[in-house]
Amino acid sequence: MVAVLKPVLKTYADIKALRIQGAEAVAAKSVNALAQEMLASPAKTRKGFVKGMREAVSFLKSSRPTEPALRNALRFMLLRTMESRETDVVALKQLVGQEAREYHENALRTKLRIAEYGGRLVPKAASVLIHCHSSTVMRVLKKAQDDGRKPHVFCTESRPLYQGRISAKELAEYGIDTTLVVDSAVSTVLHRMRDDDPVFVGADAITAEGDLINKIGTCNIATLAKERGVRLYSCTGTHKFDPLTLWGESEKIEERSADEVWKKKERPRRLRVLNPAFDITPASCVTAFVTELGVVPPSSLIGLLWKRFGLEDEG
Ligand code: RUB
Repeated sequence: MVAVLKPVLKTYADIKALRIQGAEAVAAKSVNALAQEMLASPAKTRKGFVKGMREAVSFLKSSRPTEPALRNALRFMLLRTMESRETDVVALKQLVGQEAREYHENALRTKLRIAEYGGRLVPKAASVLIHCHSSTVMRVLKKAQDDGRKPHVFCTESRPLYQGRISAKELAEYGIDTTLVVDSAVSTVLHRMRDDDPVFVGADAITAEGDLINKIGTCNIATLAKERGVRLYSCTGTHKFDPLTLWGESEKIEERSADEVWKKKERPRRLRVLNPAFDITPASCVTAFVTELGVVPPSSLIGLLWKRFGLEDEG
């Protein structure tokens, strides 16, 4: 039995049920839950406080195995708390609150930069194909629209849970010319696109080899886009990089309930359903990652991160 309080339990359940979706939202809501949890911590000593924080972090991390943004954010908060010499529990609570505020300020700065760089990749009156619902891609497209580029956006439905409809609704309400297509229409859409029209997708994880992990179906789109000669960009902050992949760990792909595809009471008995939530797009099919550091091809990304953040094996 895990000894976590209500804020963490609720956020965990919301992530599991996809009431919270998208890597950014999963990380941001978990950061808030951790801050609330620690504010309500009954611990009387530094030791008890840190122990409770460790448990909450490890429980929240388990809500989504394929989510370095979540893991990196929580791990960073925990490390900062552990590194502080503070022994007073009230001061520790304030510190965690401050860490959460800084996380949000930084996330916003990152997204604004990505929107700026990504917006410039949209030629005037371009057709743009997107997949699923990425809050980062939404910002890029809104920036392109605000800058007068007036894109026409094709959104896939993104079966089985139709997050593409969230994107389509959000863009249409923003005044962007938007068309919803079924996932299997991707090849048809790509053949209608001009050579300089881009595909934009988000990212759940980036590996040391520059591979991209994102919503299931991304790899199909990327493979077809490459074949068709259309550029595919993944819009993502560098905090989606999974440092563990540098040391040989592979990113776990979450497999979700069969009921999302076909409800148990409606589907034939003995029929198996496979429902992976994400897939891996090889670096060779990604033109570049649109990050807060700039538009960076997969082959250069790791070198850049290494230089900037001094990645080191923590064992
Ligand atoms: C969402 C998805 C998004 C990434 C990036 O999947 O794959 O492309 O999470 O989103 P799900 P963001 O709906 O299953 O969470 O840019 O918001 O981090």
